[in-house]
Amino acid sequence: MASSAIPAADLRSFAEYLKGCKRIIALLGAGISASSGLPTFRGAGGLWRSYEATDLATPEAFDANPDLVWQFYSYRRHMALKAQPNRAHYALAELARRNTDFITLTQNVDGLSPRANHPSKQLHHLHGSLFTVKCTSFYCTYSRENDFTDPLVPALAIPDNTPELNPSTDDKTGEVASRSLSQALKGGEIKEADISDERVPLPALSTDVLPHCPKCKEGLLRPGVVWFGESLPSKTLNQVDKWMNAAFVDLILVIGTSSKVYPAAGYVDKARARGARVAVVNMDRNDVGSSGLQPGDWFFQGDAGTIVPELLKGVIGEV
Ligand code: BV8
Repeated sequence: MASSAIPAADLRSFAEYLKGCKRIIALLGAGISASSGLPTFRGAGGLWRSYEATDLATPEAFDANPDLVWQFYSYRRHMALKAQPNRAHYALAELARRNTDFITLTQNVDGLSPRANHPSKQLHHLHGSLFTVKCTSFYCTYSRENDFTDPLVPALAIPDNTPELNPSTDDKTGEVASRSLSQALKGGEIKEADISDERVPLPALSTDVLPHCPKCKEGLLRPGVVWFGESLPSKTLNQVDKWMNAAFVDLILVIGTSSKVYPAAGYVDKARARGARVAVVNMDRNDVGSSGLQPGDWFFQGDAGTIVPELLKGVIGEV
């Protein structure tokens, strides 16, 4: 496996600086889970059947086609449960255990950071979780977290012969894993309709077979994620802002994100304004956020699963 060769001088200067850091923040995007086999939003992985993932992640899409949106999220729950955290998830969890002044903001809803035993008090989910569901009835406050039932209801079952995600260590963007699914379809390994393949008609499900609220009995349940146009959880935003304003920030790690979605992406400049130096880990040299790289920043190109443990080794040892 071609390891992401980190230029020695950059690694040295970063490792040196990291040793003196106390207040560190990390912003995570889909790229950190790519080498666990989960496709990212952009690139080939960004498509589910013929739909742009971002077109389905809206309240309007759910109102118009709750069955389509639930099949999209049920598929992502299924794949996230099949995936395993990778060494980057574990390395960040270990850094959090050794430094309680290190917090992580994740845009990801795949549950891989919590499954890597990332200390929950130092992990902030900006966009919710695939494994939270909540009632859509206006007067009902029901929600439940850490629901790993798969499928949530029989109608949302994914054919159990969907091949295991087998992210090769060379699969740095998760696209190979998602392609292997379509190859399995082409190869006929998946006999039944698999909802990830646009050539297979998607069953139109009536609302009554979709997940409903056990409390008010009539509300449709929805995925407990933040959709486009929805505000981020204010409790989380307040906790992060309180941490950010408590003192200067030494370092922000920006890992596997195209930094295109706000207000999440805005934390890079917020941290910079609090004195932080910036270290970006990304496959794509262009994805460095709207304000780009500034003097003193680091950019480490390659797979987060390989690079992040390498960057943190001086402080956390081998993970
Ligand atoms: C809101 C959950 C307002 C659902 C998601 C300015 C300010 C405020 C808002 C806006 C603004 N401008 C525009 C907006 C609106 C909008 C927005 O930002 N739109 C964008 C498209 C311009 N923002 C919102 O709607 C937010 N809400 O602002 O509300 C408001 C206020 C009051 C009252 C009402 C409303 C809500 C946004 C949250 C949407 N939900 N996710 C779900 O997952 O289904 S967003 C979703 O997409 C992710 O969570 C993530 O945030 C984003 C995808 O980004 P990435 O994670 O970065 O993934 P991507 O594929 O783009 O990139 C992957 C990267 O990894 C790439 O750089 C690639 O090179 C790299 N990579 C790939 N492989 C690897 C790798 N790197 C390392 N290693 C590898 N192996």
